[in-house]
Amino acid sequence: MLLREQSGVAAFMTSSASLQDRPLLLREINLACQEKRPVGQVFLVVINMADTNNYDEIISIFGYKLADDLLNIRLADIEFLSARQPTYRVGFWSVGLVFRAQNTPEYQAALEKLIRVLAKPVICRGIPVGIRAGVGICDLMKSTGAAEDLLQAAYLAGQVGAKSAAGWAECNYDLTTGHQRAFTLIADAENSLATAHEFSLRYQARIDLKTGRANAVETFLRWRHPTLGMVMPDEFIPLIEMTGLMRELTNWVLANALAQLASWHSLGFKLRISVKISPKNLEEVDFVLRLEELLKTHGIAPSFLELEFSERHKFTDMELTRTRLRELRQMGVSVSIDDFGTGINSLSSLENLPVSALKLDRRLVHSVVDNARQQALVKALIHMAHELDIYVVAEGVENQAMLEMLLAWRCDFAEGYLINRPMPAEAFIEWFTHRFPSK
Ligand code: G
Ligand code: MN
Repeated sequence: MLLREQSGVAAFMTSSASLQDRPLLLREINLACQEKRPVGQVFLVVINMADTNNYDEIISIFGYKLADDLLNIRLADIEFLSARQPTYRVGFWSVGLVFRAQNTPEYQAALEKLIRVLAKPVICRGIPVGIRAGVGICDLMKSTGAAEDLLQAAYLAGQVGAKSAAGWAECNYDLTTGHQRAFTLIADAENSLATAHEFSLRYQARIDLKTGRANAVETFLRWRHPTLGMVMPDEFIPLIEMTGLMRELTNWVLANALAQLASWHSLGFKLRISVKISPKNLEEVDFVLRLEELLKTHGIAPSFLELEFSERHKFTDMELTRTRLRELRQMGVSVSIDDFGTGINSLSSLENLPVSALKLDRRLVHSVVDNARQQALVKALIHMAHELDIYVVAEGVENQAMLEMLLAWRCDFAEGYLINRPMPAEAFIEWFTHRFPSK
């Protein structure tokens, strides 16, 4: 009964190869952009019926059948639009259309009605189900981009709309730029890794607070992109994690860091090295084997290597992660939790993961200077770690006051601008020999 044979909605529902709808919408967008309308307005409207999380929840609680019914009801709700102009499917639970209005009040009335309709819970088989829809709008009279980019921008605006109180958002061109930038980085990563010297490593000293000497370095990755310039890992790592390239990138970092360390060892600088890996790497079946090979190739004993992974990342397979960390520890490699104290699972990760060290996040370290509660917290964290036989590295130490406190609380190691800035290998060893003349 929900499928009305003659309506645009029915056509939408019965279109099995739904993605075929998108080229038709793109064609309409192109045509609309070419229109030179003296009066009236033309908008691209994308309606995300529910965001992906919301959709997943619905499926897991109610099942596919009810989810289909929900979608049918929603499509019937927006029939006042689809009866007027064809509605196309642009994503799994998203539709798009080109909306023409004679004037602003007409457009506003339609938008208000749409938002009102989408805000209602759907009553499906007697159960009211809340689904969070979001509408994205792109004014085609103002836009100049390619149809695909405009559609993408409107889709992203729909995601923003779902999170906003209004329920809709106008397409923000920065969003397109941000998306474009992300896309460029993802698209170029493979080539950059394979060819140019766009990726490079920086090294920062880690001071042993008992002796005041630097016995280790932390490795930082940088990417100098040919058109975008210097890009920091905070931006590109999450993007690369979305691709299959994290394996290659970590390989590159480990191989280069270990080669550098081997060269320092041969010069008599017996430093340890700490390298960041992605928790995704721990899910690779051959990660430990490859690491063993690399250590062998460069003649580095495993005890000289520490692998860091960030606390911010959610592990998809806790059991596998634990097994992998145990294998690494058995090999003699140290494992540390980076950015410790920023996530909400700090304590459970300490309890559940066999780590050798935790690295206090620099925000936590910065907060100790004038905040007594934070001081109590950091002091207790250090004490707790020691009780668990875990050593503590403070990151982001920028002044003497911070250092003094950490010393008083028996923190084991410190890194930060107070000691040195991350620098290229040659500059690092020059700084090192100057600062610690006797090696
Ligand atoms: O948390 P994570 O290890 O990912 O942070 C590393 C970043 O912090 C690097 O980009 C590094 O350059 C920077 N960094 C290193 N030491 C300091 C410091 O003392 N202060 C600040 N603000 N940043 C630092
Ligand atoms: Mn860190």
